[in-house]
Amino acid sequence: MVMSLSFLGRISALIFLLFLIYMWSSLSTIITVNTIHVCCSTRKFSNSFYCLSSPTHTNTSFEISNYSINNNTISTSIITTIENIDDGNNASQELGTFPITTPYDEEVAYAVKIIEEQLKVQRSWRSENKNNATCDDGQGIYVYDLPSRFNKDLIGQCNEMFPWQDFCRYTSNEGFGEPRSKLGKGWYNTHQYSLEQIFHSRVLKHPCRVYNENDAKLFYVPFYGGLDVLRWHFKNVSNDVKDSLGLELVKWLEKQVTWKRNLGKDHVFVLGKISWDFRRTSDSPWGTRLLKLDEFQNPIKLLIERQPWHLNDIGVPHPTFFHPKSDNDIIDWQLKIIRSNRKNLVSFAGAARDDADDHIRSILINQCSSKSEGKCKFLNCSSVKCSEPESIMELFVESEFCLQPPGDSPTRKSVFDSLISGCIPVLFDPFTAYYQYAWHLPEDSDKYSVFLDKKEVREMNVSVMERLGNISLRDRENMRRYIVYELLPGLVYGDHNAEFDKFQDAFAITMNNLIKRVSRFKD
Ligand SMILES: *[C@@H]1O[C@H](CO)[C@@H](O)[C@H](O)[C@H]1NC(C)=O
Ligand SMILES: *[C@@H]1O[C@H](CO)[C@@H](O)[C@H](O)[C@H]1NC(C)=O
Ligand SMILES: *[C@@H]1O[C@H](CO)[C@@H](O)[C@H](O)[C@H]1NC(C)=O
Ligand SMILES: *[C@@H]1O[C@H](CO)[C@@H](O)[C@H](O)[C@H]1NC(C)=O
Ligand SMILES: *[C@@H]1O[C@H](CO)[C@@H](O)[C@H](O)[C@H]1NC(C)=O
Ligand SMILES: *[C@@H]1O[C@H](CO)[C@@H](O)[C@H](O)[C@H]1NC(C)=O
Ligand SMILES: *[C@@H]1O[C@H](CO)[C@@H](O)[C@H](O)[C@H]1NC(C)=O
Ligand SMILES: CC(=O)N[C@H]1CO[C@H](CO)[C@@H](O)[C@@H]1O
Repeated sequence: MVMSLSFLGRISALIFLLFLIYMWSSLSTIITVNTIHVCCSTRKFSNSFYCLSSPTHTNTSFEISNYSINNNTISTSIITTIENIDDGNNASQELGTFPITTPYDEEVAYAVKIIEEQLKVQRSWRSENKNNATCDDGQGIYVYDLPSRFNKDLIGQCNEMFPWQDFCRYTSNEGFGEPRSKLGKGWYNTHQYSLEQIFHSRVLKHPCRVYNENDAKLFYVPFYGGLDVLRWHFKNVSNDVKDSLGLELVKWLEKQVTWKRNLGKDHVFVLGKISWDFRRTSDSPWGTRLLKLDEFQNPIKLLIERQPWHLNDIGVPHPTFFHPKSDNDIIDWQLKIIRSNRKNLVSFAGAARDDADDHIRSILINQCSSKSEGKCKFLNCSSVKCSEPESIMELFVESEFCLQPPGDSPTRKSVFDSLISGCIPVLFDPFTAYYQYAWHLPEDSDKYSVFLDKKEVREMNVSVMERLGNISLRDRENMRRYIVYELLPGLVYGDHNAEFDKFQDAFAITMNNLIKRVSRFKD
């Protein structure tokens, strides 16, 4: 067991799988692998798809233009890709397109099995340490002092990130954004892409921080890679421009003895966006190739949405608006929401997707606004400003269940907003949370959420309101108590000067697990 875990730790899962396939098929150095691309359409760029790719056990690979997990067969054009075992991370080469019918269930079952095995491995890295981190035995954290072009200068470009709004209002208060005193102490208008700043400012004050790299076990690289990619999303620049800062960082790291010592395996990056933004494919100009670079395979990457088939991608909670400073801030909030009068059975805050009437979102919006007899409250994000913390929190604190269908990508910040409001999230896709947050959410998802398969809802005309109304008060109460008392403290990112005694917040859990994860590497 120890052998196989440390072996897995040493090489990325992708390489590991390629290696297994290599063993089985004993081909020459170039082998073909089968890849499942799980795709959903996105409004960010038209005629293109958000896809998650998995290695599987046979060797054609295909692109499915519509993600439908229960469809027994797919008839679609297949793009055969070929990957080189020697540098498994090269972009796939498209060899041609041809129609084929492939048994699908088997491939999906295999892909899901890989995810579940990886989550098990990630859960095995969790630290049992429920108290403050113990920093003895040379378990220090070293934070690189990077040249400012890799972090602070990117903050300086905050007014150029989005064409339609000024991102600078979100970079204030070390990434928390503007305070929202109407909601109470510790509430801010925090943007979902702000984790790079939040982690950086906390790690600088971590009790295990060391200033001599020889005392360190864990190396924190404060590169704001998410902001780096964000500034190019809405500009017409070449791929070379987008990739240049990441490549500069690789050059910088390769000059560090500490980087070379363990081939980067004891290094961690926080990337405050979704994995897809760093894994540009050949058929879309979106994002950078940062996480496809060989040099980035060994380190651990903390992301708000992980690539479900990459072991070293660790999903961490999206930041919410709440950043408590003390145990009492958390306890006060817990009392408030456990007593809250939840006058809506169900609520949904979101916008429809233009492309399809049979999109799960459109179905839910229809059900919520038409046949719910006042049981469901819909906050129409196409017409009102849903990004305002007050309107979201007020709605969720007064609701029993919060619908969380996937949007532009499978995960949603809203899942965490609803959990910290004591509103039970209703999920329609396992990629939204279950395949993501091995360190912060338990394996048993029934403890904190309701799952309704989106395909079933769509095809069987399931009445979501009726299903949820059928859940007994006792079951709701149990879920809510678990969410509020067991999960909530570990889902919030505390204040930069937080001092918790009774609780561990999302940051503390993450750092303890990282220290445990790297402590087995030799010096
Ligand atoms: C896998 O690829 C090899 C080499 O390209 C080929 O000979 C073999 O027929 C393929 N197997 C399947 C099941 O497609
Ligand atoms: C499976 O998916 C294909 C392509 O999306 C579709 O044409 C076909 O009707 C589906 N079959 C079933 C049984 O749902
Ligand atoms: C983007 O820039 C390229 C090269 O300068 C140009 O050819 C292309 O038309 C531009 N595309 C858009 C959408 O502006
Ligand atoms: C939501 O708002 C948009 C834009 O104002 C509108 O077109 C749409 O009909 C609204 N949806 C519902 C269900 O009210
Ligand atoms: C779905 O069910 C509702 C009643 O629950 C019914 O009014 C509606 O016509 C059904 N829709 C379809 C497409 O069967
Ligand atoms: C809700 O419960 C009633 C009574 O037990 C049952 O008839 C109905 O089918 C249930 N509805 C759903 C959608 O599960
Ligand atoms: C944890 O650390 C805080 C200060 O950071 C301290 O006040 C508290 O007593 C510590 N708790 C434990 C259990 O050591
Ligand atoms: C097509 C492609 O990207 N090829 C690259 C694969 O990776 C090797 C080594 O990293 C490069 O030398 C190739 O150019």
